[in-house]
Amino acid sequence: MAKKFISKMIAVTMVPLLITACNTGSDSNTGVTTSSSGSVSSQNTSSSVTKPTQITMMVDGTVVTPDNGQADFEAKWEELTGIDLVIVQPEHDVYYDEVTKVFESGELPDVILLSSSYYTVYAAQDMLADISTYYSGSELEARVEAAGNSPLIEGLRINNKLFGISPTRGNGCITYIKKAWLDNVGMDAPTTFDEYMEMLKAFTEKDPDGNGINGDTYGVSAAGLVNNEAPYVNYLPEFYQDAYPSFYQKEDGSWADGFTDDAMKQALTRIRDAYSKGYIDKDIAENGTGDCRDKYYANEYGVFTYWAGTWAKTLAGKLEEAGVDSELVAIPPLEETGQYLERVAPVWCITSSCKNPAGVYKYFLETMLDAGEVEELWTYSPISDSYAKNHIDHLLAVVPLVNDPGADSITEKQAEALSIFNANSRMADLPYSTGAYSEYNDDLMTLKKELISKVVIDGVDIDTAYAEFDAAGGVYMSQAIVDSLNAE
Ligand SMILES: [Ca+2]
Repeated sequence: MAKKFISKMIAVTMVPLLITACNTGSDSNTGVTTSSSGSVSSQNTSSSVTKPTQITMMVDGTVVTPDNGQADFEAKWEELTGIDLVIVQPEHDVYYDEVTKVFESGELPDVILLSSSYYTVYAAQDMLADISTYYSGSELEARVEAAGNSPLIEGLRINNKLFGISPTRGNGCITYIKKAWLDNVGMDAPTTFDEYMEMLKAFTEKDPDGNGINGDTYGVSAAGLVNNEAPYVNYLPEFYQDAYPSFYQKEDGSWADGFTDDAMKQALTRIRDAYSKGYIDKDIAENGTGDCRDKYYANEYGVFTYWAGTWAKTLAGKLEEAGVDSELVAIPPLEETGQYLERVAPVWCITSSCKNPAGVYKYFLETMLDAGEVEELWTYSPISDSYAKNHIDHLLAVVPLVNDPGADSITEKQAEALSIFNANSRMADLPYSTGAYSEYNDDLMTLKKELISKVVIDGVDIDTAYAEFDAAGGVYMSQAIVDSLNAE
């Protein structure tokens, strides 16, 4: 059975995508050269670090894209650092497909942004540089400590080794409800699942958007029935409640796969019920996050569980642009949900292919959190006059900007979503990596998503769907991973 899954991995074609060039220059000059602008501090202790002449980075759509000022970002970054930056930025929704191809090809960029699950897998496969010694005693470590945020970096250590830096805390998703929709159906924000369902019913059957037509709207949408990455359930916390479709540690310390727990079957029953009644976007299984946002701005639905922090401002701004009432109510978790989940933030990693990891650490990772000009460039879109977010959310930065020019660009009401989230969330665990995990988990997640879709969209009987999951190797792979985790 296992062979079938391995063959798929080998079949992935090699993609000659990247000419890796962690170019350290042809001279052996060990001094650190200062860029023409002199903006990057180079007079510090690391005089033995050679400055790279070029850095290749691979990143998802969380850095400004070509349509949103990427060229300006690149030019400004190069001006500030005096280093040639090569940006590899696949389409956001297929980013991890491309990441997988690049790691299989072995032709790696110098630095890459990885979500927590990929971070642990590639660290375990020795494909990321251990930056522990660079971080230790560095200016960055001092700045992180001064900000009181050391635990956010220390939490990324795997067996005491550090393989990357997260520039922000993980953040998570909170449920936003259009205030005008609640008003139009005469309801308050829900606090229990029953009230939540009543609200979805009203948003689907009445006229919450006030266009005079009953029933031409629906309650809620999300990017998929289950998220692709940990913590998986964060786009639909009201439905999942205590269910978790992946691996977790029980109170006695042993590992289990929540996907086979009874709680998961109950969650599937809730989602299927709401879907069959039309309360959920009928295309939910195919949605990317961009699709959900566009439909929200188009006023198709009223409830959107999405990121806290600066996103509260961004969503309201886009609704306003679209001529839709932009007041959003961010709600605490429902009684049955209890807590929202904070994810482990994506991690910037230096790859094992990089020829000058010390230089890339110093000039790429460390400058990203310089609390000054370079960090500001990562924080705000270089072409926006309203402090639109770039890669780093200023409300979540591990090292805050000394002078934040956009500090007042978010209203108190919008910033409140983050306070509610922070007061009602807990950190998701850093995913583990074992041999069995890296061998099977991608295929296992594919089977899990198929099962969820069959049950919710096609209305297949839950026990039948689980029997098919077993027949396709799901139980075998799940158990192999649980066994490997318990053997650690
Ligand atoms: Ca309507």
